[in-house]
Amino acid sequence: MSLTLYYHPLSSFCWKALIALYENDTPFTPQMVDLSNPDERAALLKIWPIGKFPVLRDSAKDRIVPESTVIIEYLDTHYPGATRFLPEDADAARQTRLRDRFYDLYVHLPMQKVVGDRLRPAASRDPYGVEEAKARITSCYGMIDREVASRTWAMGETFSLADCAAAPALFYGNMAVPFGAEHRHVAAYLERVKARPSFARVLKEAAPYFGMVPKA
Ligand SMILES: N[C@@H](CCC(=O)N[C@@H](CS)C(=O)NCC(=O)O)C(=O)O
Repeated sequence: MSLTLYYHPLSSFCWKALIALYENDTPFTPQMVDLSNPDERAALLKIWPIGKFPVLRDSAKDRIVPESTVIIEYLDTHYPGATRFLPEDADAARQTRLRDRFYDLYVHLPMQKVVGDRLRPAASRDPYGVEEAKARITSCYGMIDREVASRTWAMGETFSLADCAAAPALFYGNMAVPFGAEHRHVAAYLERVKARPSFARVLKEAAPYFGMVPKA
């Protein structure tokens, strides 16, 4: 088994990579990283000085692959399975990448802003930034709601990279900014993704750690 994933079971961006690995039952060694442990943090920094996970190590090819999107593209190229994460057609692939960027940049990162602010000391909180992030998330919910009203997955009828990005962003997004009745198609889409065996497995493995998620 040549693949090792440096990850934490609660980490939303790690979920993205885990969904892709579980989709195809790709063999890998999970290497849990406790960032509060100085030795484990130093080990992560050594392979990816940015210090964020997920990071994939491929010992067969002697490669370190950071960044969830890049990991999924790497798996799709070098360890393909039944679920392909990017379509062959260049225009369809561009659209899929756009959805991936959309979910990461405009839902996932603002969600991290909202949740991360809860971990700050009271005097260092950023209420203005949090309100901006919440407004961004809400405007995205409107876009997503219109899009998923008439499709099963983020890109249509085929599960893809876009769904790997959407699942964690919307799961935690709903905890940060609840969908509300006006975004019922987003809620229904999230239920579909939660029922997908790959994401259901991610959630089951994360469940013992959910008490660590900061509440509002
Ligand atoms: N752009 C990165 C984001 C990764 C990321 O933000 N990971 C978070 C966990 S969800 C992390 O490592 N946080 C720890 C830190 O920032 O110290 C990706 O897509 O992999």
